[in-house]
Amino acid sequence: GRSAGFILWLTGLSGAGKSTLSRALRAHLASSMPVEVLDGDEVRTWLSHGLGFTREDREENVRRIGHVARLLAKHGVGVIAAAISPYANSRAEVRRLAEEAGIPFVEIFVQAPLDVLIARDVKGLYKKALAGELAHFTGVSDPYEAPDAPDVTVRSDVDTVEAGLWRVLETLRKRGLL
Ligand code: GGZ
Repeated sequence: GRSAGFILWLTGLSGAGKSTLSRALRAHLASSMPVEVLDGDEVRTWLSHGLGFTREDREENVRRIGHVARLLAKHGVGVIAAAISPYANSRAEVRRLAEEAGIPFVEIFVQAPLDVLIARDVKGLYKKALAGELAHFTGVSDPYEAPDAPDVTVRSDVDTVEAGLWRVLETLRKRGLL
C-alpha cells in the first residue's frame, strides 16, 4: 500500500447516489489505507450543526468539510467527501486549498437526471419541494451548478454501483494514487 492521502470529492444532487458510492469506495480502499467518509448529511449533525441551506451556509459547510478533509489527508487518510456542494466556486476553493497543501484532489460528479431523482424520491424531499413546502431545495427551488470539468463522472441512473466504483478506481490508478 501507499501512504499518501488524497481527497475524493463527490458532488451531485440529493439522492443521486453520493452516499452509496462513498460506501463502495470506502469498502474497496479500506484494505490498502486508512479511509474516512465525510458525508454532508452526517457532518450537519456535528461539525456543521446549526447550518441551513442558504448559499452562505452551504458554502460554510463545504469549507468546513474541506478543512477537515485536508487535515486527514495530510496524515495519509483517503478522504471521501460527499456533499451536494452546489456552487462551483466553493468546489474550486476546496480544490485550490488542497492542491496548495500538496494533497491530490479528485472531483467526482455523481449525476442523475432530475426526473429520475423525483421518481425515486427515497426520502420524500422532492415531493415536499415540488409542493412548495421546502424552500431552498437543490434542483427544485435552489441552484445546482454542475461541474464543467469533473475528473470523473458517474451516472447513477445508467451505471451500476460497481461500474461507478471501477470508473473512480481507474482514475485513481491513472493518477498514481493507488
Ligand atoms: C438540499 C437538503 C435540503 C435542501 C435537507 N437542499 O439526500 P440527503 O437529504 O440525505 O442529503 C441532503 C442533505 C444535503 O446536505 P449537504 O451538506 O450535502 O448540502 S450542501 O453541500 O449543499 O451543504 C438532503 C438534505 O440534506 N437536505 N434540506 N434544502 N438537501
